[in-house]
Amino acid sequence: TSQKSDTRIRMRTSDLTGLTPAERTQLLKRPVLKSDEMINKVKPIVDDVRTRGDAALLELTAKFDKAKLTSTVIFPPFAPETMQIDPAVRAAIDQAYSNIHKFHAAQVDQDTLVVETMPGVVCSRFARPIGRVGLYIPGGTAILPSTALMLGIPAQVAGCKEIVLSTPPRADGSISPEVMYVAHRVGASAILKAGGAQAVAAMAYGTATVPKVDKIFGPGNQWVTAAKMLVQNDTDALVSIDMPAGPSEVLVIADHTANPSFVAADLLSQAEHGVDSQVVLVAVSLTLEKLAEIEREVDVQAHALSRVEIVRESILKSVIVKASSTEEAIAFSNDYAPEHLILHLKDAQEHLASIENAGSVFVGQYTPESCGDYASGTNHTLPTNGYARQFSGVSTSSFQKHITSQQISLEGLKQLGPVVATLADCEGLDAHANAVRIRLRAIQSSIDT
Ligand code: HSO
Ligand code: ZN
Repeated sequence: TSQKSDTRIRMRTSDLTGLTPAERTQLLKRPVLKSDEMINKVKPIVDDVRTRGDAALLELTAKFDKAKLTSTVIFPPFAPETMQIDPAVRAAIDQAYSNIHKFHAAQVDQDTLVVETMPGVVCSRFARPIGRVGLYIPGGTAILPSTALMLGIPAQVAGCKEIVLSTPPRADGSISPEVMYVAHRVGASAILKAGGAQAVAAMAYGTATVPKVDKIFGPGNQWVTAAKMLVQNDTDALVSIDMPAGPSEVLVIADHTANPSFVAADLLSQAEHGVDSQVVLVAVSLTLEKLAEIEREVDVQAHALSRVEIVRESILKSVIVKASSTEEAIAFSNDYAPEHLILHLKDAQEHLASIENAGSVFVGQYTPESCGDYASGTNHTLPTNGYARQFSGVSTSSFQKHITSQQISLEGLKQLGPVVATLADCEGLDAHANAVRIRLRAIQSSIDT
């Protein structure tokens, strides 16, 4: 690797001025996700867990995670020795917990909306927690207690009765103590020691030991994503998912006021997530010297990272887009619809009003994405792949659903009934019309007598 590490780590450059529409479309594209192919691969795994339950789960965990377990689920109270962590890490988790809790508790929808649409016709809407939720916490190259916080806290504040946290075990069968500690803090009702498609299947269908859930949340690799899509489409599972997932992304807009080393650091913090991470820098009328400085910083900082080889690959696929004005830069970003948008701009907050599509926005030079990833309070489970056009990130409302209700008085029905009967006649649905008319006649005859 020494020879490889010597080569410069740099991004491609493209200029918005003079791009053909086809070239612009190409720039906005994400790598194609092979979802059909993946669905075919995960189907046998999902079917196996659905039909053979725990036995299949144990075998698959031995095969994929190299962990030989005798049982896959643990229930609280969790043994203190399983969550022994460094006091500094514990304090950091506690501070993150507090901030994320504050922001998500403020989102709990407790009010009943009541509207009298016509005299005597009262419609209302109120929220209830989703009863049982499954939170997938990826394992693999990094342990992610932060994801456990981001999913566990909104579930907790929404009032979900069962919170199943699923994460692949380490080869010795244990779960990282940091994740265990977070599971304890968010009030997890069970921990499923399993990962991949098999974990998703177990939570979707339930097994003799794994509780079945109503909605599955969380990021994951292609296997996890495909399994979530598969079970969501199975009416036997009767389960929903948070959102479609793809590789993580950041788009940074920088003007002449931007600090090159900050910009480079922000690009790299996203690039280190994985080789398929998407990193875009939109440079607003930057001088060649300033651009060169950012590129130099990317290269120098990248070489000092422990994940330099991952960064090398993701940066290679990343791009610097030159824009001639802030407006042009923001228009490009709105079309790209990034998961994360960082504004290294003069008077950055004034541009928020023109942001149309983004998962989460980081405003100004002292707001690194890392803060939102871990501890400021916002959620880091966000729409990728351009889905920020129509999806919101995970929030407390992702763990609630709304029920509507109505109550109509006798006077109200006298007004509304004829309207409904006419529409029912129009649709040829006699029984519908009848349900109204039978009452209107009863009202009439009670007046007559
Ligand atoms: N940027 C990631 C979240 C994360 N970062 C977790 C660090 N840990 C996905 O948006
Ligand atoms: Zn991150």
